[in-house]
Amino acid sequence: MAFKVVELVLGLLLAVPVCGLWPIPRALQTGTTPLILSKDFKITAIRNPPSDLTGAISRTLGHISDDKLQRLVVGRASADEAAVQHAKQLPSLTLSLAEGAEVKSISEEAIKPLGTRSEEYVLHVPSDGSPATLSANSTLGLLRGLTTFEQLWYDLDGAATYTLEAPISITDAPAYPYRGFMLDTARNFFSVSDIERTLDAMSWAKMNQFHWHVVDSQSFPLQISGFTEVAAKGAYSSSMTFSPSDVQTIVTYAAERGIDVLAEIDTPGHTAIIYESHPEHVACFVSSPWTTFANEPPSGQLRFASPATTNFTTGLIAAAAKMFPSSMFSTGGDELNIPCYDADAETQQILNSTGQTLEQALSTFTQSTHGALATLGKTPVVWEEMVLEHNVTLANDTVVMVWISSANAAAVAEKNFRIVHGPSDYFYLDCGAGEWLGGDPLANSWCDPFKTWQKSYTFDPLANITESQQHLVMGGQQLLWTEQSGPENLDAIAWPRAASSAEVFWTGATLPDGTPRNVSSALPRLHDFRFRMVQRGIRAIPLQPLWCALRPG
Ligand code: CP6
Repeated sequence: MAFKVVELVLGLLLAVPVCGLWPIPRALQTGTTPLILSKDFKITAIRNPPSDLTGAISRTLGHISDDKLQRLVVGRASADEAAVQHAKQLPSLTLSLAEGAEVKSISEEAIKPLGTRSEEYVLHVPSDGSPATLSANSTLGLLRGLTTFEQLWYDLDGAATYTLEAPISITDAPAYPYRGFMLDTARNFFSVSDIERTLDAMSWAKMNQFHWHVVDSQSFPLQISGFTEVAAKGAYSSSMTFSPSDVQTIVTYAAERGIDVLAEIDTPGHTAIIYESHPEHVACFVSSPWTTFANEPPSGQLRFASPATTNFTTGLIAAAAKMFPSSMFSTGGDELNIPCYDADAETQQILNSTGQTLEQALSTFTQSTHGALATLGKTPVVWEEMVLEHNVTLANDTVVMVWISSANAAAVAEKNFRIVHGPSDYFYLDCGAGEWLGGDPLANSWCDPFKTWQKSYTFDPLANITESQQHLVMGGQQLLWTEQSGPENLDAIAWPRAASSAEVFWTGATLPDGTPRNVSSALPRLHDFRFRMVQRGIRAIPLQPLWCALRPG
């Protein structure tokens, strides 16, 4: 009987979610007292705030005043109006850092090694009109708390900015240190402002890793100092490039928003375009039929058994890695095509004369590029095939990205490598292949089935991982390969779906009320988050007809 009553009350609460937080905090307590923001509401920073914290505070104030988010549901606005008429006013939010914490900028905190960034915060919004407080161990934690704070407020036709849930008490920290989004800027080009817009959206969902798959076989848009011929010959056009100053702009923009940029120069596969500037380093360029030599046209891969090619690639990767402040850098390693090397006379001749196997040569090549990263103090990141298919010798701290299947995480964990989940069966946002490949025009296995936000949301980061291996799971990301995407559909194909995993990896398995994360209680919150995204300039797609928000239940 008591259970029935509890269930009924819970059911009512769930049917009328007031709090549109995304991702939902780990620990959250709310009350039932209406509270409005004072007209001269202020945010008080810490003493001597770094400029990026000041910037974050202005953005939060901007969002609070510009988000015209109404609690939908017919008739609610007038009910809310009555509720807030005599409400207490919140005069301010006071930020503070834990005693003894060293004051560093958000940007410095954001690029620290995985697992060493402090993102936790504590936020209190009292109901009696006394100031709200936000405290953290770092400016990065303060940024995360501001991001939560700005999601608490609804708008009454510009007349009041309010919550109905004071007092609010939040203690929050991410369940996993890596919460990412991958963008491919090689199949189709994206401008600096497209990327900045994407970084904005990421930061609102507390995502902290932008995996930039910057180059591939079809184009090489990255201008690398000392290797400028590669982009000069390999970009789609001179305007479709990222100059060192563009990279600096993106890296700075990201870091100010708590995001680390993990750049990838995919090697030794996915490199056909390097032929245009360095034909001597590329085997089987546009060999026929391409289906034998690559997963996508044009075929062509680095001739990694060659010492000259190894030197060239090591120099290229070192120079590229220097453009990014991250402590990680990805050398790729996916979809290596072996028949290409079987058919390449030069590779066969080198293997014969040195007595190496192709696999040994791949290890030598990888140790050279990864050695250069180690010299720069950076940790290498690779795709799963390096470990699971080619048995490449890698440093213990290498981070391995799982993409082929969620089931493969278990085998990577078995080898004791750190894991970033990005499995195609849960997290691929695109419909990459299809008819452009010249195969069956009706086949489109890449996005069949389409990965709904609900599908991504049900991902379990610890599935098939033993308890003693759990520390290897760094988190994960959703990915946008762009064979059939461009700036035109970037927002629509990515958002709000890519925010789905942001909650998987921030909140973890359990909601603050102790129940398991679930799609039905997520929907109204993600719905609110999507409305906020749209109001802040992201053309995110609707999750459902507006009717559902107006007439719930
Ligand atoms: N490009 C690169 C791709 C893909 C990968 N790497 C890819 C493979 C299969 C699917 C989608 C994308 N287009 N460089 C795999 C990591 Cl289904």
